[in-house]
Amino acid sequence: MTEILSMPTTPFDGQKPGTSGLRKKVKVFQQPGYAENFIQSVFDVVEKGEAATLVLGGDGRFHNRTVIQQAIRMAAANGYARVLVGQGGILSTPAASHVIRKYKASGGLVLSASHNPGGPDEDFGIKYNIANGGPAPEGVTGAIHARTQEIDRWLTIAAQDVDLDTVGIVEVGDMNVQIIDPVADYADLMEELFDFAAIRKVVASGFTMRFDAMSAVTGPYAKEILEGRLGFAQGTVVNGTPLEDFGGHHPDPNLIHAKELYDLMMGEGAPDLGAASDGDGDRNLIIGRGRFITPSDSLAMLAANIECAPAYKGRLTGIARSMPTSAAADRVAEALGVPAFETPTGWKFFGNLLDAGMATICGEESAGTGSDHVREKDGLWAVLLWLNILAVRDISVDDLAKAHWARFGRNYYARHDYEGIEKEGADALMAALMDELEALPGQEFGDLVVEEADSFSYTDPVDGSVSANQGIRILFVGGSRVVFRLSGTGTAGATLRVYLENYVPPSGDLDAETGEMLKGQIAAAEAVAGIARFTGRTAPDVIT
Ligand code: VG1
Ligand code: CO
Repeated sequence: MTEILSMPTTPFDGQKPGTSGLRKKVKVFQQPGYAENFIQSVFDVVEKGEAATLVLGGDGRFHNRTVIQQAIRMAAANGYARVLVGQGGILSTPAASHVIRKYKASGGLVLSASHNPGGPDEDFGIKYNIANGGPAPEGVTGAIHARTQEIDRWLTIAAQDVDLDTVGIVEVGDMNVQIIDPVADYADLMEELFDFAAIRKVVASGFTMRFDAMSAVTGPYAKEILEGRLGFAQGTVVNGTPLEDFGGHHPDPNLIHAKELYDLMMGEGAPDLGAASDGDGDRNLIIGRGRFITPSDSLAMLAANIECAPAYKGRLTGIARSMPTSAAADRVAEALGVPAFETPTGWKFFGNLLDAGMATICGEESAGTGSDHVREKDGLWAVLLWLNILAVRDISVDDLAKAHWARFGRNYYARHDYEGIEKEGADALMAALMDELEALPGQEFGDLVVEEADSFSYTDPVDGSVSANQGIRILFVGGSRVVFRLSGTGTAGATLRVYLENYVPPSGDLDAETGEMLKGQIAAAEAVAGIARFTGRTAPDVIT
């Protein structure tokens, strides 16, 4: 038996997992004992069972390899029988979810701060996923946080670093470490889900695309699947090598950080499809030639056409969306006669619905879409489903969008982010909104009349757990809406998110400018919340 070393420690403040794991500056994670305390707290509270397997991988950002080596030694000391690690320490978030499920692991540590920038002065993160492959639910993250506040030791063994770059099996203490190809299992799964033959056919007859991997984790996945298995030309995948600092950019697939792709798609000679993914590969951006598809619309359009993909034929049971996501998907659910679910922000809230077979496809306005094939949102999956639909229907993105709106109407939508504002101001703004709620119904803001206003609370239909205070909703007569939330993924100050939505029925103007269509909602948001007064800002930092 290898000797287990018990290292005395004291708690760090603030090791509270947010919307998607614990995210802090790299400098915070580099403090001696910081990552170890958190990982030990995970190991102390999660269910492992006998001869447990742990999956380990991350988005390749700066500090990834260091924490992987720490975690391997700690897993050995904590009684895991086996650890599966992606080669080079790499596993995209959806690939990690798949590996957990496929190899029946008890869970996994996903090292990522997603779309946040990387590098010595930027962000790092650790998230624990449970045996179903999904992010730990609130009951588990709450227990982990409680444990971090009383932890007094962490366990490790004395062992050399593992060579992460060579696929194979090594022993660390009494534990088996398998370095696995991070791409193969995932690429095989995608081939099972989608009509690759149909996609190959349109590619062969001239369909073109550009995929911007943003120097983040999806490069190797996209190259294998798009250029390797589907026959797209070499060079279709750009920024395809994962870099520790993402080339100094935000690996955030939106119109600001993927501007080059956007400009290409709006210009002369654009390919048929433009797509991008984020740091850890769970988000997606979809742009057709001359047509950006909002993530909320993408969810609705994918759900409406999911029958085109072989693995989903005849098995759509329900559609789930996070509360701030537009109601476009609800209209599709209604038309298809399946239930629509509205959950709090964060993928962990979809897990129970997917496990119970109540929902097949889920999505968030923040560029996340996914299905019951894994328990995470999945960037490349969304891109492949789009490709599958376009190939089978032989239609352009723009024509598909227009036909969709002509049938269901259009939910004009935008999110305004006020980043790095003072926490006091942000909290005061939300508190003032709470106080106002009861008096809002009936009040008029320009042409808008408040129908209902509340603080969103969710009761999970599967386990009955309640999650309160998940954002403030102000619903106007006619289906338009303003939502206010504070971000749970930031690492500096507070970020206020204001979500704006205006529904136009099929008889209305379906091809107007989004900013124009949301003027009334933007003015109402300022009037109701006093954004300038509480934050000192007169305009958002980022509009997506
Ligand atoms: C944001 C998004 C949310 C998403 C989360 C994690 O959270 O709004 O929809 O699930 O990021 O995505 P917040 O609390 O900052 O609004 V990722 O791609 O960072 O794993
Ligand atoms: Co992400």
